[in-house]
Amino acid sequence: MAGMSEVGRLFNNNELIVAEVLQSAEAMKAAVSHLERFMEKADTAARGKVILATVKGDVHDIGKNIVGVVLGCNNYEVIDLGVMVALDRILQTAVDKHADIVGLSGLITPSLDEMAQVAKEMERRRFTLPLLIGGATTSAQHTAVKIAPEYGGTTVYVPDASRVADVVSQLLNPAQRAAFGQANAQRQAELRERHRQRTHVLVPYRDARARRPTFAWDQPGIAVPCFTGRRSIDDMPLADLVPFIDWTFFFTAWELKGRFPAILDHPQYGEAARDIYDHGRALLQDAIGRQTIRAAGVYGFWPANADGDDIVLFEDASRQREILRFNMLRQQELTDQTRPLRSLADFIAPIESGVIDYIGAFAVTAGLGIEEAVRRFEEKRDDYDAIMIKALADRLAEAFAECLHARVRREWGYGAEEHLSGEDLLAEKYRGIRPAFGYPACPDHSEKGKLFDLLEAGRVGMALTETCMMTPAASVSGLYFAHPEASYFTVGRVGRDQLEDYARRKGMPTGEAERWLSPSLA
Ligand code: B12
Repeated sequence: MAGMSEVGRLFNNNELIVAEVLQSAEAMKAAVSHLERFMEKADTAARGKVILATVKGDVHDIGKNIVGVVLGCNNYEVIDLGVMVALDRILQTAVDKHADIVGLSGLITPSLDEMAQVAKEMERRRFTLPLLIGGATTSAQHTAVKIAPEYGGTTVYVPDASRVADVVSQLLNPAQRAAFGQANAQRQAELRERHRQRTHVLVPYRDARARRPTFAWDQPGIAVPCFTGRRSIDDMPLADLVPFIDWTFFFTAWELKGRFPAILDHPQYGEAARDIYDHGRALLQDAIGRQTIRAAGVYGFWPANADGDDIVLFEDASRQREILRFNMLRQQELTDQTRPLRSLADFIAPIESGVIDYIGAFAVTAGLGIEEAVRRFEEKRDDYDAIMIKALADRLAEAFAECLHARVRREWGYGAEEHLSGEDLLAEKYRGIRPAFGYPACPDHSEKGKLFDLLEAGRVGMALTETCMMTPAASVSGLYFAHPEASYFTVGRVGRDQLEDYARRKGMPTGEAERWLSPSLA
């Protein structure tokens, strides 16, 4: 335990990296499991009890698991409730187990709303425990503006695992607790004030539509895919995906910032990076060889036209039968008088042009079978490899999306002559884009429901949670746009007028649309 305290201290001082902490924890757990049988059962002298959970509807847990290990190393007892945990279970466990702190994690924006609900319920049930907020979409500002005001107890945003031990130690130390809580509340009040003062200058939605970018649409200029409808790839060989892996993001998952391959020679943590890289590649080879995880996907092309800010998909080129409409949002924030206000619908020929255009769609996963692989590592108390295999599956899912996009460009014709290096591919130096619902150009996750129906993604083992997160966790989905000028952008804040129009187009009560779009509302 003293050794682990030293590991915790070195990590908090930035002298160890996450992977080294996990490896140390693994050594400690092996020793403890050997020693346990010689020991009397007694309460360990844990410094406090922390409940961790990824909130309802959310399945991502790499970050939360890292936090759990770091807290464990710092001698806190961690009760990890896993993923998709309902509010009631989190709070009831906190009561039953006499927890000292509750920690919530989430990857996508709908989880932010769920976190605010947990805070509200903690207030209603008269909790006083500190609440920790973490995960990729959370922020100091969101925590201050939307979560902390719901709860009278201390609510702390924790940006990454290296801060968590210090935060928890201050919250549980009677001598420091009050001062820490006060400073935290003060910072949050400042953030709320800054947020209140920030004004978003929006043009009326009607005017925003009039400022759309215009393109010359002519039928000969439209690329025609070699088939329409859906095709599935039931078993994508993992080995074929390896060349498409963007290793830079592999290191992001391990909290090592820097571009690959330069990161391997980083003066401070190059050696650790090489160690993780070698271990990751060995585990990847093992997964490929023994097929411990599998990848599958589905994609297709459909004749399509824009109807206002909707993209209408047709069964075939006769355009007699409409299959579905993706409802898109349009920028309303005027940053520059000369710049058009964009919507993804602009990249598809408008219905009034008379031109038949096309759109593509895809959903891929590399996480089939991963639960079993993770379970085996967890049984061996091997947190490092349990996290490593998930990080690799995430990389393979992204690689699959990149690889499939290259195939799609060939099948769409315009990419047939494309000769790009691996680096140029990852830098996306090709024609066309593949925005994903949830990304800034199309922030409404709920459109994934239509996408999954269109692709029949369930047939390759993919599904959506109630907040439209995909399972398995290592999954990516989105749309393909072929227009040469198609580019990524941020919709930014939208006004009440657009919200109401959007809800009407979606056939959804405004209140519900408001919930899905809440992070985008001005
Ligand atoms: C890699 C990545 C993925 C990977 C896996 C994610 C992962 N492993 O976390 C894959 C490819 C699978 C993926 C998929 C998607 N992603 Co993604 N992804 C990212 C990316 C680029 C990095 C995330 C990451 O790996 N971080 C490293 C890990 C270790 O950090 P972490 O989870 O945040 O955890 C740390 C801290 O947050 C904190 N922490 C976490 N939990 C807790 C809990 C407590 C109590 C505490 C104290 C601290 C704490 O400590 C952790 C360790 O330091 C981010 C962008 C970004 N830069 O953040 C987008 C991002 C998170 N993704 C996003 C989206 C939209 C998606 C998709 C919906 C896209 C799609 N339609 O296909 C899917 C959803 C997947 C699904 N199953 O439904 C959005 C989410 C925003 C939103 N609008 O919802 C982001 C922010 C990108 C963006 N700018 O739009 N993604």
